Amino acid sequence: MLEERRHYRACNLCEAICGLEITARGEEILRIEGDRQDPFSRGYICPKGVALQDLHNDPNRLRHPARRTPGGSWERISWEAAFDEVATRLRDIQARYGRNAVAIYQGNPAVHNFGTVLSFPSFARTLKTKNIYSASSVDQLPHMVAAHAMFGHGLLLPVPDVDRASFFLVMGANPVVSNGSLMTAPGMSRRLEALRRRGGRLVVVDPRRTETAALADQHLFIRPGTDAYLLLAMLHVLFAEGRVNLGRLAAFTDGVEILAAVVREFPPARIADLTGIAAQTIATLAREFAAAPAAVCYGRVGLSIQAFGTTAQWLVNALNIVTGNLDREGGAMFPKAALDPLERFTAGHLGAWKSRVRGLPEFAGELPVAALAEEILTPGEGQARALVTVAGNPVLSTPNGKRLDAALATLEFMAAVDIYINETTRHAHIILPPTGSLEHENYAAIFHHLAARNTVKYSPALFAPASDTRHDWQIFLELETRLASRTPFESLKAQFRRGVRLGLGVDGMLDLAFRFGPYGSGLFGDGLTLAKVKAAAHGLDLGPLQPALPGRLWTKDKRIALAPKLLTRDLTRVKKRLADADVSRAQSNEELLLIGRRQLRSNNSWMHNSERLTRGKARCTLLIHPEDARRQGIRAGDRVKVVSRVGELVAPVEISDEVMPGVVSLPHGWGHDRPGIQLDVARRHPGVSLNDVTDEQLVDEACGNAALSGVPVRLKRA
Ligand SMILES: Nc1nc2c(c(=O)[nH]1)N[C@H]1C(S)=C(S)[C@@H](COP(=O)(O)OP(=O)(O)OC[C@H]3O[C@@H](n4cnc5c(=O)[nH]c(N)nc54)[C@H](O)[C@@H]3O)O[C@H]1N2
Ligand SMILES: Nc1nc2c(c(=O)[nH]1)N[C@H]1C(S)=C(S)[C@@H](COP(=O)(O)OP(=O)(O)OC[C@H]3O[C@@H](n4cnc5c(=O)[nH]c(N)nc54)[C@H](O)[C@@H]3O)O[C@H]1N2
Ligand code: SF4
Ligand SMILES: [Mo]
Repeated sequence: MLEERRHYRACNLCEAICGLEITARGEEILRIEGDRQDPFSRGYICPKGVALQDLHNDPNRLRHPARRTPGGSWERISWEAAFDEVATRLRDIQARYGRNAVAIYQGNPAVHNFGTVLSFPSFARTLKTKNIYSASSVDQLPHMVAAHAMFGHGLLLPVPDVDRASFFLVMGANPVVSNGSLMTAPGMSRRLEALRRRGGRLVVVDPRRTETAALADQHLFIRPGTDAYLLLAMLHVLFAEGRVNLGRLAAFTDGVEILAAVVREFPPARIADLTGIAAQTIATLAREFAAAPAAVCYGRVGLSIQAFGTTAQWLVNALNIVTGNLDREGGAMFPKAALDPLERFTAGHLGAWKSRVRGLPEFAGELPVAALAEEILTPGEGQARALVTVAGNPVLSTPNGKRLDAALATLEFMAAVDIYINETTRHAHIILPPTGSLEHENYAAIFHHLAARNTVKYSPALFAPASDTRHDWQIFLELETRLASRTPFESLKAQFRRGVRLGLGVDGMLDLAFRFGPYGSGLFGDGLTLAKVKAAAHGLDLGPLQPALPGRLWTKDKRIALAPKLLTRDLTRVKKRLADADVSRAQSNEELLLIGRRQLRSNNSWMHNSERLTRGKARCTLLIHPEDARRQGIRAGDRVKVVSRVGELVAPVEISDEVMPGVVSLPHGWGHDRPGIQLDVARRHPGVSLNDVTDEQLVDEACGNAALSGVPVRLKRA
């Protein structure tokens, strides 16, 4: 009889990086529980963490490279054959049509995988293509563009110091369900309850009365896409009433007068109708925020996937700055992680080139994914003829996914690095499946950098990988080496680099990063090393967040740009929308605005193959307010057709006053009824894909991020 063993790691599924205690015997997982000794998560775990065992054991998970046959079935091939074929086809397509003929899309789990974080960028660079896309542009791109414009680096993102705040204003986020994003703080409901117990105030602004709103002192419905106006009006009140006080930030902040002039045009009374929030309520909210000892405004996905996402993220930062709450305990702070990603990744640049068909700007070398389908479908020089997807499912996760689905079928070649044959990867010619997350070591490099407390934790592999499998980073390294070797000299160089990286491995690279990072003291000093981090199986606490400005700023002059030109220029668009709204108000009471909704037992599109997470009643339902249902003659349990400019879908209805009148809500990541997928559990309760009706033409023009939230739709009884 084998002995039970206990294994400690950080969950890699979402940004909360909860400590897990996994009990295993031999190759079998007996239990997954929260690790009570983890200094950050203290035993918290959600149902997805427990479901890691389902991913590990899933018979549908690919364990060998697969090649699609002309008949549409999949055959097992060797790794050598797979690497060679992918490299040869990509090179051939670039030779025939130019570099940009190969496109790349990187999805969300890539960021949760340290090997990929280390190795994907140089693989992508080797292809020298401008057609690089990722899930960033259906997610946090506006945060990055605003941070770049204001603080000088796209990854210098302020994080709510939630454990010390006395006023927490949450806009367009539902951390009780999502477990927090760009705010790593496991066990969010405990933290919010603690905030209220110490006398703090929680206010939630959201078109749906969410699970987070249920814990709040106050919830305000807001019409989707109008947060920028609410923030402008709050700032108006602060400037008009002399409540602006930057404190120590004043010494290194530019543009206060410009901001003051900008917001003058947006008194609360002017925007109350548009936002759906009374002028008096806005003024009170602004005053309370400014008066709190430590306040922080936090805006997340609901604020960034909308037409004014970049403006909204800018104004969130601005509100924190003009009330002196940036870089202050209990405000919005900059963590100090053991590995500093700012040093490793580009600070960013916006619009250095534009997408070929629609002219959307690149940011930090990536184009907005809303443009991917047209780049594949539109003939001409630079047309994308091949695609490599990495840990992503853009058919379900990007706007007008149906069109992208059709576009993928026209590609000359597609390769996917993924563990499943899903709605996207079914189009691949070759799939390269990496090892599962329990079969490799990991470090949450990005999320420690976004954490509400400084901690460091290493996750060793629990199981040895099966003999003929490869880690994500090894896959990128092999492809890169083959692609880089165009001449004998390049080949030699590539082989040398490959040797060094294989020799160091993920551990070697992590050790160097710690030694030369903010807590390290070089090769021989007694600072932080990987050995020390490994010795603390539950993780090491490095203390609460500390003020870091102006030193941490990445702007050349080490000053904050409170009113960057990029954003003040874009106000023309903001004003135009307000003027249009005056004219067209209530122009049609048939039109509703469609928003998304996250659910605790989903993870974007890819965990619906776990029996444990999907049993119970169907979750992919359309929420509609009782007044709207009555007006349109819709009854509970009806199936309705949701029609937008680009398409339609049919979903069962739930009538609930938790959504604002005029708004309907459907979760994203469903729609597992496409032919050819190999997801046996997901296929049994497929749901429909929200992104079959979201519109690729609706973007935040400031940066090209998709405006997935607030899509105009009409309903018909199905
Ligand atoms: N369980 C679970 N957890 C997850 C994920 C998951 O799929 N499932 N996904 C992970 C990922 S990739 C991310 S990026 C994070 C996201 O984390 P969050 O940002 O917390 O995600 P959501 O729950 O989508 O919250 C967005 C909120 O914005 C609201 N909203 C929509 N439109 C508007 C608007 O115009 N204005 C305002 N004010 N609000 C609006 C929605 O009603 C919703 O409540 O979650 C992560 N965690
Ligand atoms: N309408 C609407 N659309 C949205 C959103 C929304 O709120 N509303 N949210 C958006 C957001 S915030 C995000 S982040 C995107 C997510 O969009 P994507 O990143 O495109 O999609 P995911 O569903 O996360 O798919 C992840 C894929 O990675 C694979 N995978 C999992 N682990 C690994 C691994 O370790 N290695 C490799 N190679 N593959 C792995 C899975 O099998 C799956 O195919 O969706 C966006 N789409
Ligand atoms: S909250 Fe996120 S990190 Fe924590 S157990 Fe759930 S999925 Fe894993
Ligand atoms: Mo995301």
